[in-house]
Amino acid sequence: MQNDYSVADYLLDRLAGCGIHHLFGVPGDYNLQFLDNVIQHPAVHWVGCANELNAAYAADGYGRCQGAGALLTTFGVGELSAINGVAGSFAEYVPVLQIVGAPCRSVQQRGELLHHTLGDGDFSHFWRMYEPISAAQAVLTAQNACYEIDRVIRTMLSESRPGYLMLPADVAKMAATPPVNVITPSPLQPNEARLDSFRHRVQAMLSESPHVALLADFLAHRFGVQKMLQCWMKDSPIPHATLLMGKGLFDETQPGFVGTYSGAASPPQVREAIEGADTVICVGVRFTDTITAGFTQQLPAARTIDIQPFSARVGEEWFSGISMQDAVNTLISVCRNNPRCVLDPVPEPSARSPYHSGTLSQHTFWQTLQAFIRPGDILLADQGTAAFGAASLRLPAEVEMLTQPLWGSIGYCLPAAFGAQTACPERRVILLSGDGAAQLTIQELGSMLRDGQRPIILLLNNDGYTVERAIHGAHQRYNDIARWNWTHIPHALSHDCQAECWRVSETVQLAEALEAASHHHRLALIEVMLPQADLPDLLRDVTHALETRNS
Ligand code: TPP
Repeated sequence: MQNDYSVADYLLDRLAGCGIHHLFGVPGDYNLQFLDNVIQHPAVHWVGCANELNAAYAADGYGRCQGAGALLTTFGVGELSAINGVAGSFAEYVPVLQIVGAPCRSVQQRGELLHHTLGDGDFSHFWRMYEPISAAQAVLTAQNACYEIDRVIRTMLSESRPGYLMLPADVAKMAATPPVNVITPSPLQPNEARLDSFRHRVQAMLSESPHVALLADFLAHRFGVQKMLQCWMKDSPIPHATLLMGKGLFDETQPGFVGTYSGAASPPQVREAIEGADTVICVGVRFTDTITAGFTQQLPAARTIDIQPFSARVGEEWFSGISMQDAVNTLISVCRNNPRCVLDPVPEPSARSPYHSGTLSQHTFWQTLQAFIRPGDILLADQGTAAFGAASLRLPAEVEMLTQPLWGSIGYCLPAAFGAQTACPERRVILLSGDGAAQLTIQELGSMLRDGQRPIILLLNNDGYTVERAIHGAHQRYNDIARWNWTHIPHALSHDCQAECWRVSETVQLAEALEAASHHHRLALIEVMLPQADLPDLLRDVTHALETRNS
């Protein structure tokens, strides 16, 4: 053991132990000394961001690809800038550890009027603001630091949601001993009797169901059953789909995959395959407004088996205390022994060839992109026409797709792409962002260039907030944005700019730019000019549903 081993080192060793090898954030005087430990740490690298909101988004993107992420901010001003991003991680079940460098314990106890406080001597305001958006919080002290670090990290991993640590500068420096074990999520103890009743109910329901379908969504990814579902669908496929939040769970080119389910706004063959089944097995699904075109799904409880992270429902009957893994294992074994759980022929979607002529529209844009995506890509689509258009893509094997349709904070995807590329430097990252969204968080393009990243960025320029125009106020000036010269931005954000930029308005130009981008070893920014009022089909239904619900 090193003599000067401290709480700071212990925390960093814990991060590395959960596979977190990059810490995103912004320095401040309350975390500067901790940052010296970060710089010296052999397995955790500091990744400075342009602001804390971006750091939170980057840690979230990193966490979705790596299993967990972390960010470091300073007290008050820093952590409150990050709060939107961490709330998104909470809503969408991404384990991100928020570490806040705070004033020393003694000055907190004296209630001194310090900078970055509200000037009232109360240092608890901000961690209390984090209570509703983190699974566990701790204010570290000399007595509790290592124990509380472990507790918060374990809860974060078990619940797949953010954890919050307030780290006073003096506590970070206190002596500690290195951890001797690895933190693992607390497993739910299997209750054999309950699992047996669950199996019997599943058997009974499936034996009366000539047609069974599988609908999986993002919680299947977050709670670690993605590979099990993929193997199941590969070995003995049944008609299966995801919702937009879970897109990328399956190889969408495999037999049985029918498409992205969006309630009444689904393509007819998807709706028929899912809603027409006698029993639908839902794994990790949450029906939220935008991805169901305003809750238009027709999946009554009596015809569904619903697998959630820590419980399951068969018809109307709930079984608590069953882990998602155990429930999926049970389903797989029952389905394998049930001759009815086989694949009925599902009509293949019509083969699509990219258009290579004419002015770009939403239709030709998505067709051209479809032809460009290859196995293993990481695709990010921001809230707006980007995410809803991406629902229609058919993703090849091992494509990871990052969207944020529940929290829906525009601008999320650009920093998240920075985080994803940091986690997976060898994979091709394709970012789809609206012009409005990009204006919120574009600064992180500078960090991408600084770190030599080479994502392909498709900046969808439809001259303002198209999705908002479709909901309300098509011609109102509140839906206009400042017109930026997008292709100049990378040069403004980097001294030695290793980027290549295109502005395309013809389909053939887009296809050529994508082709060129995939061969050049530089960051690519393609500004895609699209008609202002053009919408992907799915978004037309979604915006109609949202306008109706708000009236
Ligand atoms: N602010 C945040 C942080 N998140 C939001 N979702 C909104 C405001 C409301 N909002 C939702 S979509 C949108 C806005 C302002 C416009 C998105 O415009 P753009 O990125 O250009 O995409 P487009 O719809 O034009 O493709």
